[in-house]
Amino acid sequence: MGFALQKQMTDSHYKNFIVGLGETGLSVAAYLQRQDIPFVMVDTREDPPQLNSFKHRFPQAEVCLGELSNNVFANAKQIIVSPGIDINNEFIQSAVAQGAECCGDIELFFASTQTPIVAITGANGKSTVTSLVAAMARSAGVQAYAGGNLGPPALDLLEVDDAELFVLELSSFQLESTQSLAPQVSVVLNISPDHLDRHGSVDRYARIKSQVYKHANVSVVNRSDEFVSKMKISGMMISFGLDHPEDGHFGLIHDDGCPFLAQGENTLLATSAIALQGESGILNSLAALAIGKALSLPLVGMLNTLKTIKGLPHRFSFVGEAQGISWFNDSKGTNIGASISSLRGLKDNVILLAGGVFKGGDLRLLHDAVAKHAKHVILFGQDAKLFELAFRGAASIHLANSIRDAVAVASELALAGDKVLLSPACASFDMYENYMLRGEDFERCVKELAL
Ligand code: UMA
Repeated sequence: MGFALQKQMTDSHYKNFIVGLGETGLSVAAYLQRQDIPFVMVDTREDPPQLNSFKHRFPQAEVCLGELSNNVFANAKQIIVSPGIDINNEFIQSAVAQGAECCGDIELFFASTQTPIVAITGANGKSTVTSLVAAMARSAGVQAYAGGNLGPPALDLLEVDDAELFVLELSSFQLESTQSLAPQVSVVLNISPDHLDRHGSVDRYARIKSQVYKHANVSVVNRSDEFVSKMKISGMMISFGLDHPEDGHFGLIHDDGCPFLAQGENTLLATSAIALQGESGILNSLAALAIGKALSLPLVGMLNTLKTIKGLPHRFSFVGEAQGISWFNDSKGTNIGASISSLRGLKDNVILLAGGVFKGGDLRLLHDAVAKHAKHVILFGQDAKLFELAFRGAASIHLANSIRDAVAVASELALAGDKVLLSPACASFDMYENYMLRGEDFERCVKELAL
């Protein structure tokens, strides 16, 4: 189903609804306003945080707040749903059954541009690879703009008039509400359980993610990921992985014991020269190279980008070192896969700080990674007790009331050579507005109490 903006959008009998007064909802409102299309803004919260700025920017718009019902969507022609709201909501689906069209912002974005798109999804590393690819393209003189789940919202990118390439980070929520995306290059970086509270099972989550390949010209595939390697792809395929690559694909070659990024038999760059850290840094670099190759970007510029671009904040970033103890902030590690990858990156003597709102998945996998890499685990937040049960026998377990408390406990326990890692494997909403604020609080506490 293509979601072209139709004439009916301006027919006063039918109404266009935006569901969710957040970043996405505001970008959709601005997009419709640019085309003089009236809309009703709906949010399930009585007092969404952006309400005042919305009323200021869109004084003419009708606003409908509070619980959804069939009445809300009476005469709905188009419903544009934000990622934070489930598109399978019974009232939205009931309006669809009555003939309304429903989609998310990415569907509108795709219907509104002819500019080539790189679509990047996966459980972990999406923002990093999105930023890397945009930087690689810009280093080659291509006017590339990055956004989507990473921010800014995709529709805001349409306000620039010199774009030659859009690099979009897409979440499972965004892909679930998109039908006709046809990117120049698509990638699912990896799959590990995430957002199962919304998607139900990892198979369903993987199926939604695989939609990104449906109409792609080039599909970039993580050949070592058990879910991604089985996905149905379209167009040309370029793969990446940590093993020796076949001709035309990306991987690692060991020379004198040192690992090098490689394309086929050609060694490109020692992994020690990459600015990103850990195993995830290597995989993200290989994925970005494969995407860059699909875009025909020059190799030299891509390798220079890999040497200089450090990770984004709150993603396995080094905070500092004192008395031989290193501190790492991986507040964006909001699922099991991300935390396992960060634990692996630090190898041993880890003191792990974890907890918050668990989003589902097999905690035994995290138990095994903790047993292998961590000495102590310090737990906090809503699901601390669940984690306490799951980690029994894997490491010594301590409970903390807050991030500050957790940092204090960690600094008492840590010895020279230890690495303290905040990688909660959970969302932050029980204690913070978002993972960024959690990471900032962690860094502040580390600087005050430990460095
Ligand atoms: N909400 C309600 N009622 C509503 C609408 C929203 O309670 O009617 C709640 C949601 O459950 C959620 C919050 O409000 O807790 C925000 O939801 P939203 O859809 O309004 O979010 P936006 O502000 O539009 O931000 C969204 C993405 N958020 C989500 O997917 C939850 C942002 O990704 C993204 O940067 C932004 O669009 C621009 O594209 C954030 C995120 O956490 C960083 N993404 C998840 C992730 O990365 O794991 C998917």
